[in-house]
Amino acid sequence: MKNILRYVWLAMATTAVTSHADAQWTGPKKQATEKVEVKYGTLTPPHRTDADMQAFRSYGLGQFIHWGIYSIAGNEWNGVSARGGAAASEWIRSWGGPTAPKDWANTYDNLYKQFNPKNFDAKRWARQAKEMGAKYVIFTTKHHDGFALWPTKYSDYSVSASPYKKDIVKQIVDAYTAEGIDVYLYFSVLEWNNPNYMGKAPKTDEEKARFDKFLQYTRNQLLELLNNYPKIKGFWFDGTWDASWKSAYEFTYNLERELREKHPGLIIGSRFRNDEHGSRHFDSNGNILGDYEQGWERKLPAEFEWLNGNDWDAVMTIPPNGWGYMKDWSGIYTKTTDDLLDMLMHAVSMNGNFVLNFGPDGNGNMHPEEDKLAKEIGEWVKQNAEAVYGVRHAALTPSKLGYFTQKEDSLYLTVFNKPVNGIVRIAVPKNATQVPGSAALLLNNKDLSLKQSDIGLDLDKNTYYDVTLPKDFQTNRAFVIKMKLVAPKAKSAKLMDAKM
Ligand code: FHN
Repeated sequence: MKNILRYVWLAMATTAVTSHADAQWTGPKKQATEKVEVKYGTLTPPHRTDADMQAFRSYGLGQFIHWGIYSIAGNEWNGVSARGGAAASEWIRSWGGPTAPKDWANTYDNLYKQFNPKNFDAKRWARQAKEMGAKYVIFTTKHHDGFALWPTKYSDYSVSASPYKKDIVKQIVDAYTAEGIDVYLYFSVLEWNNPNYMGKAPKTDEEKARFDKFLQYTRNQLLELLNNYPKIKGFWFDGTWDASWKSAYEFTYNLERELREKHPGLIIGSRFRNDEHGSRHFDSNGNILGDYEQGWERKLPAEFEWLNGNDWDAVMTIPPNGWGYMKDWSGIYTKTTDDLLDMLMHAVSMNGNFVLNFGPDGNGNMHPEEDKLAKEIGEWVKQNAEAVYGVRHAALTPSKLGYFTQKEDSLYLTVFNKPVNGIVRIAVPKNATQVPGSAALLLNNKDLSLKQSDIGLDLDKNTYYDVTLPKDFQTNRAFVIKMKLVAPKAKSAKLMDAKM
């Protein structure tokens, strides 16, 4: 009976998680028809210009690391896969149904007694991230199971109680900062096995008293993290979709303000809180709550306009889902280097950062596939860094061949789909004040033939520039064409309008 109940709970929990995936992430943002009064709305200007936020805008590529007790299990137990029994590998505590081991939650809650990652080396991870080209890392201090990877004073369920004992968060912060990689701390608000946590909004006096204790515990841990690790640049909040947290909008408003006052320049994403009307990520008038959109999780915007000019990052798993370590990658599609480079350039072409998730095992080793992908991504990013970092969206018709990025008068086209005729055609508005004046292959600076082509499509607002690729140019990866933008010379010929 218990297993069935847990299964029902899992189904509900999963629904709860998926139900917060609002339409705002799969289309243009709904514009508020009429303004409403919002008292607990945004606390920072939507486009901060301080150095920390400017750095955020230039990151391009980041690394996410999900590491914790779930990493010991690796999405299976005693040879039985949790696939289909748990919503994701880092959700394995909620494993239910016919495959779940007997008394599993209790087994899981005692796994911390085995947590002793003998191969953990934060400096090795940081070196790998540096070689991959990551400019920031988001590291799980505590996931939904509540196990803290730092020696928190506010909970017994932490690394201090494990055989490992040492402060993992400190090692990560020090190692990544030493490599010049900014550190953001992932923090799950919800805690499945905290007796004072509840999913529903507290109603009775007893529930309110209990949840207030939980809110204070959350505030204490966040202030503790800022005190312990002053070098961090931001928080990446998660687990904030339950009615209980949503009902605490005054508390969360004041907590965000306190965190920002304590740590000037702190960067907090839109997933932290909601306004008094329950509107999350954006207040009820459509203003972003936080410094950047934090809803692009395993999804990317199809159109630049959907972002309304907000900063954003997209976090991505290599397997279809599953952020914590999975021992077995067989039988599922895992993203290739080309897939991930496409997603990276998709994101940076729309002024976003792309954050790739790694799920190390319980001993501190990355999955061998993760090592391979990190190496290959790093090789490509190193060769094409100019087109990836510190670039912005180019106001051009999106190309079917790849992604545009721009930095002042340099225009880059990262080509993923090499045209069969060897001609890369770029559409430029006829009234553009800057047009391609020269073109070269970024990888070897070899000049490429570039000519304007007025195709004569009637009523066409664009003219075209054709870049011809060398006939012998072969590549098995995306390549970048770098163009210099100049004032237009030739005027487009005035052609007779089609008569029909
Ligand atoms: O429930 C979590 C999940 O385990 C994982 O941490 C992702 C990563 O951002 N966030 C939540 C699902 O949206």
